[in-house]
Amino acid sequence: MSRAAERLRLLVSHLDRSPAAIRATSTSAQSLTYSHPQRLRYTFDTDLLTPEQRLSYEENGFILIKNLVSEEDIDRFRKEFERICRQEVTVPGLMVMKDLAIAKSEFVPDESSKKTSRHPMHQDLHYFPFRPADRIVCSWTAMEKITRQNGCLVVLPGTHTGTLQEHDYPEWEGGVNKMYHGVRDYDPQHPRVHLEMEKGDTVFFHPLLIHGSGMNQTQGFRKAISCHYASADCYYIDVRGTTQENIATEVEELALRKYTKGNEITFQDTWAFRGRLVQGERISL
Ligand SMILES: O=C(O)CCC(=O)C(=O)O
Repeated sequence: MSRAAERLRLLVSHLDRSPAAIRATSTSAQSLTYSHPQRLRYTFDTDLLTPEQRLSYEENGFILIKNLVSEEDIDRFRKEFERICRQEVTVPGLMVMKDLAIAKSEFVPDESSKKTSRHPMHQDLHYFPFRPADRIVCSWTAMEKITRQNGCLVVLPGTHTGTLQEHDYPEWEGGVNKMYHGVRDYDPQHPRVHLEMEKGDTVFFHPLLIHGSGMNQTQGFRKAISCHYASADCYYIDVRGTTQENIATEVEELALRKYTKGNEITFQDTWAFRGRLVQGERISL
């Protein structure tokens, strides 16, 4: 079979995959009330998650897995992170951003600063010129104990079933980090969950889930690693004329100034350049 035909076969097999139907059975750990087979939209039928975990993700748009990343790996990543901060290594395509709250003092949080590293409530899809949203997931791993005091993530369960909202800079005293846009309009009464986590715990969440993080009120750091995974059959979309145009313009201007020395670059290019193949075949992203 030619390479093109093989790709087409792969693509069609992905598109054909209908959401799995599973029957959730009660367990002693958690008693579920679902008695009918559920059409699951957000998860696939693999043996990675239990039926309870899948139903929880379907309903809430996030799932927290305790102790997923080993202490050893976290420490290895921490050392690498510090090497990047000290500019001992350069990683092609990596954008090193200074947090407003610590910009003045490089690696030591600035006690006198009134500024905050908190992240306004947002949907990650705002930053992505690719779809479908249901085939994208964020993984966010705590590199140390993360509490409400040092600025844990806060999520609005169930908001992943909504649509992409308009985002812009919040009007916060002291400012906000570059490109930290927030949802203009969300229901402040919506139930919230504060995700307090231990080192190595990882939360996976849907890119439409409205979430943010609180202010770090301690003198220490609150480090986390996050990355997004997108299915190989995701495809780029043109965001001109949509609510995402503001972030696309901002990203393109920044890339033009900092990285491409005046050569045209599109929002899509910035993602195509940074994306890495994890497994399977790189089809369109
Ligand atoms: O780490 C944080 O403070 C927030 C991260 C976040 O909201 C994100 O990765 O989308």
